[in-house]
Amino acid sequence: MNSISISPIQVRGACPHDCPDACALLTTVENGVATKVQGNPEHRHTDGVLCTKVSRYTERTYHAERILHPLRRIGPKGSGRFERVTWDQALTDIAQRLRAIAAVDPQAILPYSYCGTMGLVQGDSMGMRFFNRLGASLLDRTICSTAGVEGLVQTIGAKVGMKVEFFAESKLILIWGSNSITSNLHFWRIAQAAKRAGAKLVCIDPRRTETAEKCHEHVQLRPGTDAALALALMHELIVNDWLDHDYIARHTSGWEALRERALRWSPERAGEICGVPPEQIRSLARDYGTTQPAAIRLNYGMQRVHGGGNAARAVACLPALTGAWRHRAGGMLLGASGFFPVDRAALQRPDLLAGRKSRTINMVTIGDALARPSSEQFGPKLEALVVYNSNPMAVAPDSSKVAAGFAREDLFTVVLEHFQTDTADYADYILPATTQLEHWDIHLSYGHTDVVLNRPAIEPVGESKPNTQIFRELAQRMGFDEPCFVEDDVSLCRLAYGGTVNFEELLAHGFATLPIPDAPFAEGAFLTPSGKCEFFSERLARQGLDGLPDHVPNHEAVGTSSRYPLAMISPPARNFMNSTFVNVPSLRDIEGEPLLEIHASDAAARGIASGAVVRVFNDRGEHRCRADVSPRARPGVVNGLGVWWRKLGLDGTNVNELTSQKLTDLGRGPVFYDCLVEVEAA
Ligand SMILES: Nc1nc2c(c(=O)[nH]1)N[C@H]1C(S)=C(S)[C@@H](COP(=O)(O)OP(=O)(O)OC[C@H]3O[C@@H](n4cnc5c(=O)[nH]c(N)nc54)[C@H](O)[C@@H]3O)O[C@H]1N2
Ligand SMILES: Nc1nc2c(c(=O)[nH]1)N[C@H]1C(S)=C(S)[C@@H](COP(=O)(O)OP(=O)(O)OC[C@H]3O[C@@H](n4cnc5c(=O)[nH]c(N)nc54)[C@H](O)[C@@H]3O)O[C@H]1N2
Ligand SMILES: [Mo]
Repeated sequence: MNSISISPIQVRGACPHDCPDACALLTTVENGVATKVQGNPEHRHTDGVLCTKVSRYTERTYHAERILHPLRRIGPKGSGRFERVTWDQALTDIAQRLRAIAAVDPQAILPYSYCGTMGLVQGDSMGMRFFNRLGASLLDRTICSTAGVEGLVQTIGAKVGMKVEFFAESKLILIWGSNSITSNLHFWRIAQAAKRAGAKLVCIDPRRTETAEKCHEHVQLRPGTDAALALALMHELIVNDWLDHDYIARHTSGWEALRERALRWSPERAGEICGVPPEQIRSLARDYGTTQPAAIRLNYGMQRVHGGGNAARAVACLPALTGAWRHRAGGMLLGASGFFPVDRAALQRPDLLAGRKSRTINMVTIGDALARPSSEQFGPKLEALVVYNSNPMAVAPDSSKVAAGFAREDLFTVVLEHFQTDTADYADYILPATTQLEHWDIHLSYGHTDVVLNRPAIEPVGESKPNTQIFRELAQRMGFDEPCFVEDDVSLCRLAYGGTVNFEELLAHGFATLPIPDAPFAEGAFLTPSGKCEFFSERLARQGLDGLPDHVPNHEAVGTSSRYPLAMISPPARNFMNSTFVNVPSLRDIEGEPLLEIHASDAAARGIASGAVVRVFNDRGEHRCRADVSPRARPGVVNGLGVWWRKLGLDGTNVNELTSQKLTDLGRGPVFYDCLVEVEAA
């Protein structure tokens, strides 16, 4: 490839990480070695700027602990002791083990993958083909966003919203359940531009984040109370008649029913639940009801609680009530990925199931699933896991159950990875995977509306192979001889959008913009069955659920347990991406150690000083970390910044030792931020 070039070249790529920004990258390569990764200045959404972690990409790629060849376990499960084997030995043995299990029931095999890369090719293309052909169990990929997405689908019809660039023209921006500076940096730049042009910024978050500090106002509500807040805002819009009656009449359904529901939510009632002064709710409603254009940047931080789906529904009703959607700088954005015309059937080939109805296992409850014996209801006991693009030992809730499952001696586990993560420690085989600098891929974004192409900049490091290639070679050893198992990665990139995106343009520029109207819902035309913004969802009502959005209290609401009085949320640390980058020294140095932010009043009541090691515990487990007595925490709520590698923490655990496997009201999602704990000095 580029290994013989003498003068430096620049290769166009895409950031693979699970972040709304989906940046376009420029990698400098000298003599076959990547020396620098920058944001592509030609891509308007990236604007030449990268976050700190991705600007350290070469440090991660050439990390001394990168897995360079296949490894086979020699110690007990979890001990992390492995020996080097050849690809041929590893793949032959893995294929033999999978074939033996599949001969009895292929559903005893489960792929476990998420968004280590967001690429459509190294994500779920060849891997899904492989597991569909095998007839393995299907994975319900719920660990991030399904509650909010389901709320959106039920209300406006799809994962779609405002075009992010037009937030710059908004006069009021609600940053709701999101720490933009940490998790959506390029949006923050747009919000800053709006602020300079006179917009008011309001942050709605239980934590006093860097973002909250820089907004004009911070509504510091209790976790899991967003629907109550949204309903009280509606109450105020109604009683003050800050409504767009024409928009409501023409482009919404269920208005009378919603009106009746919202009128039960006075700011006093909501304020009690949210832990926010009723006056602050009134003034926020006045701002929202009397400022145009007003825009909401909702993010997934507010839907990791029992009522997350309903909360997203309630917030999604607001812009239709005020007619904010009429303006290109008004409306809301949770995710934009529904705009991308991805041809998933072509990539993943569900037809290879050939009529078999595989069961589906929820990735959130993997701990419980690994403990279940065979039964008529569950089907066969899980006997093999193939993990790629994910680190479930660190990121899945209720870790002690997950660890018990991965430690099962009768479970055969294969992990495709860059590093020996907490999950890889439990593998029977670790297979070295390439990084984004070493393979082809094609991307969507959930924060903007451009397709971004990734070209490999360097040769694979060590003996690593792209996920796609690993599944191709496994397919061959399994005797899967369908032509789709030999398609190469560039062909897969071309297939991803069928004929809808000009691939030659992508090859030439690295990105291409989807043709989407500036104000997609100015004239209604929502993507629901009725074409309206469905305040009342007939589809939910038919399932026996509440057709209207409501406040659904947390499973573990503050005040409901005398033993565990503190609510714990565990939002991302700025310099990590979920559990990725935790092992990159320069980034871990910035984050220091696992921290628990605690308000001075809660710390004083427990005799806890800043910097002390504390024991955070509940009935599920305990986790030791360092206390940070900090104004970022609200009284009654502690913030355990995530998601650390367990083995790099103080006691071999992380915050997910405490979180539960309970699910959200809609979308079968996780409830990471719906968790009661107690804290004591250790
Ligand atoms: N640096 C960095 N960037 C990331 C990530 C990362 O780990 N690190 N993760 C990426 C991923 S996977 C995703 S899904 C995206 C989006 O990820 P999000 O989860 O939206 O990430 P944040 O923007 O940190 O938003 C979480 C915010 O929600 C707040 N919050 C917690 N509970 C509640 C609640 O009940 N109500 C409200 N209103 N707020 C609440 C937290 O305090 C936190 O500030 O970000 C991506 N970007
Ligand atoms: N307590 C708590 N838990 C959380 C969250 C939280 O806020 N609080 N956030 C949740 C959210 S939003 C999400 S999205 C999940 C994320 O959970 P995951 O999707 O599991 O994300 P990561 O922890 O980043 O792990 C991804 C792994 O994939 C690997 N990887 C990256 N690229 C490739 C590749 O090309 N090939 C292969 N084979 N491997 C690759 C990386 O090395 C990394 O170890 O975590 C969830 N867990
Ligand atoms: Mo996520």
